[in-house]
Amino acid sequence: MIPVFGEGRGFRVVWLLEEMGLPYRLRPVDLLAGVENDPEYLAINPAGFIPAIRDGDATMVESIAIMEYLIARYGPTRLAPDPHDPAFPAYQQFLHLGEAGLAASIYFVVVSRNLAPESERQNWGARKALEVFENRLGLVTRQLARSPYLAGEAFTAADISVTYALEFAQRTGAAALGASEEAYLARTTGREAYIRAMEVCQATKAWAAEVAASRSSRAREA
Ligand SMILES: N[C@@H](CCC(=O)N[C@@H](CS)C(=O)NCC(=O)O)C(=O)O
Repeated sequence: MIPVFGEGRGFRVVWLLEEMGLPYRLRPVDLLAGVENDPEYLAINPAGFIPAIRDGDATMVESIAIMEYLIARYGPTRLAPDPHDPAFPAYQQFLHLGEAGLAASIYFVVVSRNLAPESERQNWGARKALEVFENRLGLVTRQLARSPYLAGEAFTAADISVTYALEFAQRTGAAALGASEEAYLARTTGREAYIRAMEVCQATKAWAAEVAASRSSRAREA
């Protein structure tokens, strides 16, 4: 039984565990309530960010590293092509681009817009981070013009990585997605494992429902 601590990017880990059929349990971490009030979690990750996992004596942070660990430790799985497979380079690239290029950039746009003092919301760093996100998104768009998934014909963990980033950008309204990314999200989020992960990640589910409700009420008013 692998404990997963925290949603947010922990959704990637839960989704992967659902795809692989591995036993796990989610231990929520409420960052909004202040991680300093959660000494049990600070003992797991003294830096206080989420997600983390424990597996035996091992403790890990960084959602992409955790996914790579689970695949290497409990695979092989169709979610990761063999290194000799022609799909492997694109797989490896988009697995990391989903966090390093997309989620990490858009995260700082969102926190600046929502948490920074009014006068600093449109700061240079946030504008640059949005530019970086949009630039990397161009590579996703280009790839989706060639194949239904980022590593080719088959769904892989690279799609888990990028789907999380695109949904985060979409729900926060931080960046606009094009028709091909919307169609891609319909494919990836239609998977049974995604739907099960969403049932487990109740905070993510509530947030997604809130965003959908406020969009449809705005659409009715327009
Ligand atoms: N690169 C890390 C990013 C982790 C991260 O920034 N997590 C966010 C929530 S999804 C967080 O804990 N933010 C609070 C903080 O960094 O203090 C990963 O992929 O796990």
